[in-house]
Amino acid sequence: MKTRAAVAFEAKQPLEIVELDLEGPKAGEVLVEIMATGICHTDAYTLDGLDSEGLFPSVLGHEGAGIVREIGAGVTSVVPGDHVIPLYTPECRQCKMCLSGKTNLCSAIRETQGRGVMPDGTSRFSYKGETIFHYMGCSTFSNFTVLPEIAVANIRKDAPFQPACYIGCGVTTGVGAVINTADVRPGDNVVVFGLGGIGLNVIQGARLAGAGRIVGVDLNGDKEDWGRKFGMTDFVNPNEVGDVVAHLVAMLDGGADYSFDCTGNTTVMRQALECCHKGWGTSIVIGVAEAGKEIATRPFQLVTGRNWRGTAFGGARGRTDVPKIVDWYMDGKIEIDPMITHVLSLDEINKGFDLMHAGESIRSVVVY
Ligand code: NAD
Ligand code: AHE
Ligand code: ZN
Repeated sequence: MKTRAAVAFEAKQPLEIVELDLEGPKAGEVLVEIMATGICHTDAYTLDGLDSEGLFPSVLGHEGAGIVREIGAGVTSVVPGDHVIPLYTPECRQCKMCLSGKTNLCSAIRETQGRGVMPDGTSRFSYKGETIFHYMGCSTFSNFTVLPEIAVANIRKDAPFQPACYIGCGVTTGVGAVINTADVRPGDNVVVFGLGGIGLNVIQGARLAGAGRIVGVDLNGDKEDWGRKFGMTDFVNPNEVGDVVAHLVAMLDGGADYSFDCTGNTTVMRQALECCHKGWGTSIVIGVAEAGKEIATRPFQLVTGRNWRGTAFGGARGRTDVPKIVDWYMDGKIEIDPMITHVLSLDEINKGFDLMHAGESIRSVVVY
């Protein structure tokens, strides 16, 4: 079949809207009509050529929601008409990782996913006879996409697609980092670096967990109002305080119980670790750093009891946890709508990247 898609033909170039050829689902796969997709900073990072796994030409996008239109042989967990959220972190429930009960990092298809192909080693997308690669196993910047059955979460049909797509990455990553990875307890003090599409969800996750002080840190002063809307109690602009680590440690009587990097900047990751309380403070890396970057700190920071951890997709087991997060939204337990600052057509998708880089959006969502 044909599908309209925004294709990344080359790094650092705008996406081009073209009609691609799309092969139907093979065994264990499903064809999904994407109804809405968010634009996450990770898409921009890959498009900018900063992802060591980045492949071109490819169809980016990993934060979508849509409807199953066709199923391949042997598919049992969804039927045509089901509403689904694609999962860049699938859940096979059979691999060592899934069975460990210790991680959400399913290993069933991670290797082929990283090579931009389906589990059988081939792509379903092509343009004028040339292969176009998949991205993060999702490729939601295409109106139709093919996904392995284990990489879709079956969600309730009354959930609107625009907020639902954001649960495909940003909401789950931010809220999940607090609830699943950190396990923030009532009264804990939290510091969040980077108040964008992920950081604001960390803030609302911290509010949900009953955190004490929730301190937001951002270079963009406009983010102060945004943070306060979702439960931030204090705002720090690093440009206004001198030594940001010393400032935070003094402010929180020794430092944060938990801190979160939502910037992808390795200098910030160090600050996030070092603003943690001696003896127990834990810093969670969420941000994705450019290829070649490394993190550093004095080992003494760890010797004296600070913990450095990371999280992908907020530690969520996609097929199990994503439908529950959709319920949280439908029950009013979490907010999503105010964070969707821009709704665009596929033809306007490059504007979404411009708004993100200019710091003018929280989330842009493309509707098909
Ligand atoms: P975004 O562009 O919406 O937000 C980034 C925010 O960080 C902005 O408000 C910006 O002003 C702020 N910022 C940038 N540099 C800063 C600095 N030096 N100090 C303080 N604030 C700074 O991006 P996003 O969509 O929220 O994504 C944030 C990061 O999380 C990206 O690196 C993205 O790739 C990553 N991410 C990781 C996962 C995961 O599973 N681990 C999931 C989604 C996104
Ligand atoms: N491909 C990059 C790493 C990118 C990365 O860390 N991705 C996160 C999700 S970001 C969503 O916006 C992730 O899920 N990581 C775990 C995984 O298995 O990819 C690189 O450095 O090579
Ligand atoms: Zn993302």
